[in-house]
Amino acid sequence: MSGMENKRIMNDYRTLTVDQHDGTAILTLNRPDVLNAIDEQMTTELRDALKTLSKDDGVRCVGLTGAGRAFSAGQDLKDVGPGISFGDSLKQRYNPVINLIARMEKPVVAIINGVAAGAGMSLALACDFRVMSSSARLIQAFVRIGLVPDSGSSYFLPRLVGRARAFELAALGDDVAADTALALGLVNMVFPDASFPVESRNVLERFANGPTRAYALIKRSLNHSGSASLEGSLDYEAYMQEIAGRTEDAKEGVKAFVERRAPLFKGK
Ligand code: T3D
Repeated sequence: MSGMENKRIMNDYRTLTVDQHDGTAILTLNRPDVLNAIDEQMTTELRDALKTLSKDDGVRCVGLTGAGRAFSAGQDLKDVGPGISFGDSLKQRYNPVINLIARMEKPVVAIINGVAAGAGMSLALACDFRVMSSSARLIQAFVRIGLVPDSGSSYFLPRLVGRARAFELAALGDDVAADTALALGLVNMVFPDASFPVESRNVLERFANGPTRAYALIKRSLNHSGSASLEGSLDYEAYMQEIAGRTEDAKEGVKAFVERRAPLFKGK
């Protein structure tokens, strides 16, 4: 992305590339001729790559992006045969991918380099942090073809923007420009196209140098809070903090504060 030396790993994928660099791994959806539309091979490879990266302690932050001018145009509509069960396809192919992202014990950043439509937008929403290029668009494209939000969009969308906006986005299916996405809280940061590769790399590196265990516990707490009461959340926070407080990074964080220096987190 920024021209720095990357190590390409997991070379045998046909629809993805995975590049590792200094504690980060960037997963690139790689079917640019069809705007990285998602076929069966891609969901299989995504599952495999996400599982592998989740177990790799050398990877402390995962980025997800698209090759060419798109992030992803969602389900490959030319790969939808007659008599297909969308329900089965979602349960077997997409839902495991969304769960792997949400449960990954490290930050997953969507690097939205271009249009993200349908399940492509859902993939981005499932990530923990979203950076968006100024000319990119988000589209809840499902309704345009008579379908409904899937792959986590019905879950993440109202939690990000509230129910009224979620209905608007899902039911109208209009393009959402980057400035609007930022104002709505759909994405965390927008960068000009020209500086997008460098700025998004900086975001990944910031997470890769942070307290990885704390990030994992933050994810768990927020996932838990989705269905918890205040009492339940208070209990769960105490449980998570007990775990966080025992990490090497928390000890280093406190020590560094007392010594008036920047902490050096190792992700342990
Ligand atoms: O199976 C299940 O489990 C069901 C799950 C469903 C989940 C879903 O994702 S449903 C929603 C599927 N996605 C869409 O409906 C979006 C379809 N694409 C578009 O609306 C437009 O392509 C975009 C708005 C994203 C971009 O428009 P534009 O004008 O920039 O590009 P384009 O010319 O439309 O597309 C460029 C090429 O990509 C083109 O190929 P060609 O004609 O040059 O050979 C186009 O056919 C191809 N392409 C784009 N999107 C898809 C696609 N091919 C297959 N599937 C696509 N989704």
